[in-house]
Amino acid sequence: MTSTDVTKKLPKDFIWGFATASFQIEGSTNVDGRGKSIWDDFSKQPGKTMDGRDGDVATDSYRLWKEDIALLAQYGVKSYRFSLSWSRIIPLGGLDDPINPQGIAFYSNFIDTLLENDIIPFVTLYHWDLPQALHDRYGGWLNKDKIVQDYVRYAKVCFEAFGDRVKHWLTINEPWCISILGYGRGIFAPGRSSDRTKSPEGDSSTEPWIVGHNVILSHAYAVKLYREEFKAAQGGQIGITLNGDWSMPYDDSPQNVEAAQHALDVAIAIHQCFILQDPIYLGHYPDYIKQMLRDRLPVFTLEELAVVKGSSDFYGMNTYTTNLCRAGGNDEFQGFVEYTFSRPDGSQLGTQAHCAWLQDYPEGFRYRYNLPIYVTENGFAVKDEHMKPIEEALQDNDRVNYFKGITNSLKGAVLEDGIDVRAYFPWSFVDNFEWADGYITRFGVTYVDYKTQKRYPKESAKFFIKWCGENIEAGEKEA
Ligand code: PNW
Repeated sequence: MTSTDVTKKLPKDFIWGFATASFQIEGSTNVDGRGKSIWDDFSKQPGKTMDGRDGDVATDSYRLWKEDIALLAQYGVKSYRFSLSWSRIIPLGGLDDPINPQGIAFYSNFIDTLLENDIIPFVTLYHWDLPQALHDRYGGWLNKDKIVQDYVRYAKVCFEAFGDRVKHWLTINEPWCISILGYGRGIFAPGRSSDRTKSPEGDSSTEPWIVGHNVILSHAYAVKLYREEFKAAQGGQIGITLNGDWSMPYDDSPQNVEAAQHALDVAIAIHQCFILQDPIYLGHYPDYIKQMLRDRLPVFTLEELAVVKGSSDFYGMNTYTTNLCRAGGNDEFQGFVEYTFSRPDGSQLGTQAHCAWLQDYPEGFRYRYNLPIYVTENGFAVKDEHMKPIEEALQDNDRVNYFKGITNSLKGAVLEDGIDVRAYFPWSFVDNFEWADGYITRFGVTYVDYKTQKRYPKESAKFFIKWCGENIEAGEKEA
């Protein structure tokens, strides 16, 4: 790994902080008028989470929010990325359903308190916790006509309630996870799949592509609304966050070079081709996707296409790792490409994380894109951290090394490659409910002792905060 000139710094308006999501931290699922989300019951079904635990308490952040903000302030972050719970704000979710004033009040106070502490709120509208009522009523993300309207109304309620203070909006977190993991592999809520051991209903050959399509449309119509009715007065930025793990050919063979592109087509380009007005695709699905899905690929009407094109002010990118790609296998969700972290000579790409899909490979972070990039997630789960005594877990060397590598690549990307990266948020502020992994896999830079709900900064938090102090030009914090 080459290291970047230590004397050069990132510009003073570079945004940094930590990220979380509502269902992963809030708990208090049954208070102050909140409606259920699709994760509430799903996480309680036997076998859906690794440790059999659900999100009812999580890191108790709905109750401990003041303590959380105090810790963020102590860390000195410039910004905090968090998500709003749709079913706290509109318990039944829909267009004509009542708004819950207690939900609005909670987030409004939260935002005010962040601002009082000079912390910029970076707000995700949707991080996977669909109101259960919409799923029950009409199939949730599967129903284009309903979900787009309901999502846009929810977004409108949020722009109206918080847009005077929130200037950074993310519409949707990771369409790939929502569609493929929720409706294809069936491992995330609502857990639909063709695999009848996982789900009594579902069709993995069609539903993920329908859902992905509807998610993109919902995003696009919410952005249209923001641009037409709010942007002039509120002056914020709005965009989507996509999965952005990188793909590299396993070796130089032409079929594996092609495989790496196919993997990217299915993992990223399928969603970015329209939204980001990718010059390569100019408003159509990648050829490989068209060929793979044929008549299973939904079609945008011309009117929809006009709304979708260019519907992100920036590229929100969550990126964790790089996959080595080999042509073959029967996994359509990877574009019929096999992923490995073992190189042809048997060596590993990097340090293995607790979860199978993640190894440390900072070089993969440094690829380019032609829109401003907000890196909205990036992080590492140290292997077996959940089994260590607290004092040992706090010495999270593998995570420190991960951030050492990435921050170096980040500086190189901005200062040497000229890539317009404007923000960087490690995932996550605190250990939290890691979806199907339950509480076993820990991504936090802050350790959470779930027995006491006490928080303890890990070495990685200290490393990263210090790095930001030394590598970003000093200046006034701007809201
Ligand atoms: C992201 N995969 O999810 C999410 O945005 C977070 O909520 C989550 O906690 C974080 O990454 C860590 O997992 C992903 O299987 C979940 O490749 C799964 C995958 C990728 C991202």
